[in-house]
Amino acid sequence: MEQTFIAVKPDGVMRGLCGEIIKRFEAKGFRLVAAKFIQPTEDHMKKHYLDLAAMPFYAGLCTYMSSGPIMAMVWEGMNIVAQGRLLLGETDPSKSQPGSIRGDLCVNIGRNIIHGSDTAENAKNEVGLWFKPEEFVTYQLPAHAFINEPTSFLAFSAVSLPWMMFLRGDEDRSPAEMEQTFIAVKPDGVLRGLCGEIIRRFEAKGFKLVAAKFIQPTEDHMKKHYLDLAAMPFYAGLCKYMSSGPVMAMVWEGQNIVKMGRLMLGETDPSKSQPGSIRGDLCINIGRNIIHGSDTAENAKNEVGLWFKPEEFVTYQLPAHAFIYE
Ligand code: DAT
Ligand code: MG
Repeated sequence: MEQTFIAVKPDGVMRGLCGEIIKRFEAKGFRLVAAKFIQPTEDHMKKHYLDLAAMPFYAGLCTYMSSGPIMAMVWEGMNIVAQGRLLLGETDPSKSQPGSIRGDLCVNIGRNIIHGSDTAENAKNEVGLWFKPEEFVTYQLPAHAFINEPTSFLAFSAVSLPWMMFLRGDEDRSPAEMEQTFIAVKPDGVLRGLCGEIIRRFEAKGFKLVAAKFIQPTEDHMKKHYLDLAAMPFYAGLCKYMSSGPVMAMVWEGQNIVKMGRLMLGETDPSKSQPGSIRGDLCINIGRNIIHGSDTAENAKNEVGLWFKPEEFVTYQLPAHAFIYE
């Protein structure tokens, strides 16, 4: 199994294309093993693009790449470096085939929305430049045997170490009327390849992603998270299940987002959820309802604080902001 470094560039993030892009990698059968939402420094980007240092566009490229948030990811799969490049399309979107990410979603070579390592050697270096070993999540995709021939067996292991991030501070918090909510794709959602679909829906709604990390939480952490359910018969099983695999933990921001986020989720029980809602469309069973969302403004605040440190937030303004809000 090979790994490659994939990043949704600031233009891709600002255009709300993270979900669409992640969806394509999930649908292909690749496995996400590390992800973080950060605004990289210019120095970091200079190291990343060092092989292009002689090019006239090098300085502008590094400035641009550090001008906003990036969804940085490591994906794993057979021959993924070369196949990932095929999913991306040509460097120049005007030469990319329809069906490829750049062929379908962008027009300009300087705004080509996604980065992907071009050789196995560069992939190794880039993965090492962006991620520390403790930032990786280990799990097995249930569809693994239907994506790869049996020879490529990968041992399942529940190893996951604390998450570390090195992000910019966030002095310029959002306007007072903007609310935040904690959303998490649960292990069942991740293993079923639904991160992209779920992120896509929040982006499409007009909400803004302000923090994200891909982690396997501890059982203790989940017990704190679900403390208000401690008296329920399903509490122990719920906490065990939530810590059994990777979770895409996120903070989304928007007007009245706690309430609207719950509407997007649907009812706790998928069998009572309307079609059109995430649970109504994508799951069946109450114990496998693929997504968590804070239920009150007060719980949202507590959950955001339980899962994220202030330095894990990214600050930016969505370009469509004025077309989403009056
Ligand atoms: P929600 O996730 O919609 O906020 P909740 O906070 O009441 O719902 O419960 C947390 C999770 O616990 C829920 O997503 C799935 C599980 N759960 C709730 N009620 C359950 C039940 N009756 N049987 C099994 N699991 C349940
Ligand atoms: Mg709840």
